[in-house]
Amino acid sequence: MSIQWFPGHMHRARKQIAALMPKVDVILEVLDARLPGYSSNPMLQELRGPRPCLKVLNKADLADPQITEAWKKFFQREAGTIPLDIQALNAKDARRIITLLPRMVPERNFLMQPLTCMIVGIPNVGKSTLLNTLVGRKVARAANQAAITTKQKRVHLSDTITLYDTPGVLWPKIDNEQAGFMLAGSGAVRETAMDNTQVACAVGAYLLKAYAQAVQARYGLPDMPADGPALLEVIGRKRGCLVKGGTVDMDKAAGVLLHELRAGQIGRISLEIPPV
Ligand SMILES: Nc1nc2c(ncn2[C@@H]2O[C@H](COP(=O)(O)OP(=O)(O)OP(=O)(O)O)[C@@H](O)[C@H]2O)c(=O)[nH]1
Ligand SMILES: [Mg+2]
Repeated sequence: MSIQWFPGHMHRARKQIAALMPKVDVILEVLDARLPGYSSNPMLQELRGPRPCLKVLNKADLADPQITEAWKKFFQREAGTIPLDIQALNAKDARRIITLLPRMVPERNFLMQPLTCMIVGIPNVGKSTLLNTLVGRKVARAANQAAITTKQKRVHLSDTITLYDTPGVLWPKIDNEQAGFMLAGSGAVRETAMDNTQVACAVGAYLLKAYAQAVQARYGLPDMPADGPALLEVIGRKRGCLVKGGTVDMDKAAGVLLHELRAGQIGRISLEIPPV
């Protein structure tokens, strides 16, 4: 299965991001700390060109802290990039960003020429939540569903910094199957555009490999299931996701696993490790 979800507003958003780019001094790219590589949109990378980029690994509260440290080291190697792990609702993290942004364009006299910064990223990574925390009040709608923001929004953060919030954009076809499954598992894809059971089976298989103990503890498993479908089968039985005749409703069981993963109830889980 490859994920193909590129609705009309994303197509428009891509065009608007490209049109605004010449005016932008610094990119604030919001990545999902649980999968910083898969949540890096190659299309945005290309549009950004050589502009300095503050890469925030958001939702760090849900990610495995050791793996997040490894990702930060990985991104430090990229020229013009500063990686930072944050929680978008945390005011202290927002203050760190406000301090860092002007430092990324050291040669600029901000009183003469204010700094323009654009927040970009894939859907549901916390761009609008971060904008609200940076501004200190609710200026943009944020919610736990992909594609909440559908229009670009400009906000004056101060006399010297202007910020743009943009709609989350994916790319037209996510060819890397593992990336597609993990992105869908993280919540970056509208549920109507994916097969919940397939996604949960792939995520479940990864969890069994990388976080066996956490899964075993969460679902009280005496033995380790062999694969993703077997894990869903046990979760379905434990949580009463059954259909007539006592068979497991796999779609419901998939919903349980994905919901609990996204809510951090299985533990602090990273869905991707950095390349060596
Ligand atoms: N656990 C956790 N949840 C977060 C964090 N930041 C944002 N969220 C949640 O993630 C969900 C999506 O947040 P939004 O700010 O709407 O995301 P967005 O990137 O603007 O999404 P689109 O506009 O759809 O592209 C909301 O339910 C937020 O509360 C964080 O640091 N940790
Ligand atoms: Mg948004």
